[in-house]
Amino acid sequence: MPQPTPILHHFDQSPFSEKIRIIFGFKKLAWDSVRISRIMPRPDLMPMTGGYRRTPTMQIGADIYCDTQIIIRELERRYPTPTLFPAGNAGMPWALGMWTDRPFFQSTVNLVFGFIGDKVPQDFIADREKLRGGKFDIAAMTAALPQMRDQFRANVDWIEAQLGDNRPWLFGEFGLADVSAYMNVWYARQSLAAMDEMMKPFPRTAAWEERIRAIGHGTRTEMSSADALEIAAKAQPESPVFGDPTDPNGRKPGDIVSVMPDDYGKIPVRGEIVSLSAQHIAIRRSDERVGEVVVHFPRAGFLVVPG
Ligand SMILES: N[C@@H](CCC(=O)N[C@@H](CS)C(=O)NCC(=O)O)C(=O)O
Repeated sequence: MPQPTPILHHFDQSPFSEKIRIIFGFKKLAWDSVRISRIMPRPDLMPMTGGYRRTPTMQIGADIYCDTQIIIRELERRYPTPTLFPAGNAGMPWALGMWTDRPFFQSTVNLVFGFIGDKVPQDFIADREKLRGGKFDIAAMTAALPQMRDQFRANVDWIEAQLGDNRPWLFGEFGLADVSAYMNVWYARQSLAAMDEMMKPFPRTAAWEERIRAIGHGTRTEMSSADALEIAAKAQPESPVFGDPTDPNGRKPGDIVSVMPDDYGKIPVRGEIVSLSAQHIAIRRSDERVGEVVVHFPRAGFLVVPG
């Protein structure tokens, strides 16, 4: 049977979404693009995610994937060739994501917004304060620009060093590590007039960036959020039920839990466990607009609490 087309709920400026767009390109996939607003509310998306609000989200029928970690895992499962984990590199590229997606990303965000400064719209600031549960302090980011330049430079210098023997990709062959690290360079490139200047000391990284950009985004077709919602409403979730005999907390299918990120956007999504493992948890929930959906989350960086 042909695979259903993945639907990505994203916005064009989103660096985490860029990871997934590049993976669509690498795997030469056709995908549907639902452009969401950069800030809340997202009234056609929340019925599917149950409140999870970070970007992007992937939808396949009535299965919803929250966070790039689980989106990538699912894309690799459905479309294993070409692989993002060549030459036996099955674990470390994921672990590297904890660097690219957290400290490297946070310093890139601060660098970008420090540069943009007082041109950042007030409604965006208010939205990101809600997301963070704390101040989105543009003045502090601007004041910290020298520090953030240093951080960005130190991070990019690691990429440059890894490419130092003229290898084309971080682990030799193209893979997840390249995609994850690229996200930050791409993000800075979108926003910083000084990027060419900043990348001058890093010619290998600049050439690597070009090679990744050339991969492209696969075949993208725009779709409305209403159509995506209707697809979910008409589809049945396809996730099989299975337990994890080695779950250290004795969780099992049928248990009611709430799942949320451990860093920001900590909105609990409540449902009944359908399946779980060391790296994923899938929960069933229902909503009056979409009916039954199964929402999938990664485990690293996420909290699972009873009830
Ligand atoms: N760990 C998440 C992080 C996603 C993330 O922080 N995305 C940013 C946009 S690039 C976001 O959610 N911003 C707030 C929003 O879109 O509501 C992932 O890998 O998907």
